[in-house]
Amino acid sequence: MPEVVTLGEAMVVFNPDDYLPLDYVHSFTKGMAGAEANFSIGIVRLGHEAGWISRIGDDPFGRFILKSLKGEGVDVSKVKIDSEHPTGIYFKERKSARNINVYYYRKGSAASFMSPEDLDEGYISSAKLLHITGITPALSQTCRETVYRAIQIAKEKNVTVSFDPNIRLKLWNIQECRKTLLDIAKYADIVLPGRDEGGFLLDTDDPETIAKAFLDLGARVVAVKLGPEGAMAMTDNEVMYDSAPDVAVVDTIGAGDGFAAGFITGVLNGWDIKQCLRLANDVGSIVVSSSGDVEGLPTMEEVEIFRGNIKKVDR
Ligand code: KDG
Repeated sequence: MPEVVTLGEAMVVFNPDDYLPLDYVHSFTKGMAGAEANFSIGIVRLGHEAGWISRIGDDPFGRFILKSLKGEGVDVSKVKIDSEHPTGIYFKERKSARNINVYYYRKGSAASFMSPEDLDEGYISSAKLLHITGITPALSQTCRETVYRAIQIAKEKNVTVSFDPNIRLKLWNIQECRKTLLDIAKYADIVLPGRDEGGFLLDTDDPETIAKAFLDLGARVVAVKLGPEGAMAMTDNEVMYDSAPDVAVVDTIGAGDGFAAGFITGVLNGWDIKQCLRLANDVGSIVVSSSGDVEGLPTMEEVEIFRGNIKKVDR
């Protein structure tokens, strides 16, 4: 059984080959996407086991996703194939490295029909950690119920719950989003918001106020992503900041999932919060320097090369 379990929708992403408005783009590169699937690939590349629960369509895109995840070593034994609904897809529009829009074609997708019956209690309860993002509850009422049931199983069996709000306002309305995500946060031991997400949920962009609010809701540790300024983490006893390594930004999508995978890997390794934050920041920075949602997720060896601790032999 995997150490880390997560649930959510994976999609095929069409990454434009040029930095242009989408109406002027002629060619795309197909890739894998979906926050929780990205996160599980990140966890596996960094040396731990991850299992991803979902539904995918019985179509070429679903098969591509399953093959990609299997090839990465993610456990997909709990994924259901749905012959009635399609796999979701999305198109990315990159006007510049930091100016990205997304166009989803995922309404009525197989994943949006996930339901609590898809969950195997033993699979979740034997994990060390359950990772939830704010995207899954936005997909449908049954997806939301599935998230709550997964959390309930984890809580009953003392499985750590981590939560990345991953706010996607193209998927639901503001009031429902705010209410649901603040409610889910109450059950999370580890919360990993971006500063803008904290701002949206809590009406402040001060990272320490954001972190304190999630600690007050019940979290043990909160790490707030600060974009180019790095990240900060807070527990009941400590507050710390870590600056972001200076890298050339190519594509910011997927960086948050890399950050979460880095932070959780540190937790699974039994590291102190400072080391978890450092790895999270390094992984996030490596991810933004390559195109695609998962392509840049590094192995531990690649992190050490990035840090200059290992010399890379190129030829
Ligand atoms: O965090 C990256 C994800 O946002 C991306 O891979 C696609 O899951 C996705 C979404 O819903 O936007």
